[in-house]
Amino acid sequence: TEHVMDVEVVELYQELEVYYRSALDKVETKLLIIDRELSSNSHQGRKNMIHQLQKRIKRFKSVVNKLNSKQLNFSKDTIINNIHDFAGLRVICSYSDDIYTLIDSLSHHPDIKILKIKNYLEQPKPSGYRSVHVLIEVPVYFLKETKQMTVEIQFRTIAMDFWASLEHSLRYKNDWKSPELSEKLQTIADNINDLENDMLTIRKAIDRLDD
Ligand code: 0O2
Repeated sequence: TEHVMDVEVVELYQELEVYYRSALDKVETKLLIIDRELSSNSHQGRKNMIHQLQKRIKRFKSVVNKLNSKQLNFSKDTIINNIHDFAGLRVICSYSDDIYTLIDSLSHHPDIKILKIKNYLEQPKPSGYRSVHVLIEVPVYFLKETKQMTVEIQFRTIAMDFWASLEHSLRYKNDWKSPELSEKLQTIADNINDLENDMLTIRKAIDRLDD
């Protein structure tokens, strides 16, 4: 019967994947529309607030690992209630103020409900990680029903994405623990943040020239 269970588990994952992919598409479109409108001349906005947008469905193995770590079984309910990043979007912005502009615009959509905001820009993680994680709920219209879907959006700057991508692969490649190396990574994160702020200062000075 274990074999039958495996098939059921994979089928459940695939069923959820259909729903979550649709939710990702819907939220991606919303963000692209916001970016386009804010970038247009009539809105005094800036071009390319969104430098890059990535989306991913949590891999089967990661879902299983996360459920195991919380000592939960694999079911629709446990996934929906505990795996909030099954559908994940990463929005890489040019500057940190763009992050707040985008979140503010998104929160004004009447069908978007902001469930939770973790602001690691104001309060960086001990590792040096800076980002804003926003958990939202969005209705998606399917053939037979409307589902309220949860999507996690990670907002980062280009500079922070450089650090976070490399740090993530350095950490997860092998499970090393070295206070010296961790401290070096924190220092690099701080230096990158300083560089980014220097760029922001220049951008603001140029913005003022245009006024
Ligand atoms: P992956 O491979 O990126 O998908 P929760 O997810 O809410 O149960 P937690 O710890 O409260 O757990 O979530 P958190 O820390 O707000 O967000 C987790 C995700 O943020 C991670 O996903 C990373 O993508 C990113 N993240 C958090 N801290 C760091 C960090 O120190 N360095 C880097 N590079 N990324 C970080 P996962 O789960 O690692 O998986």
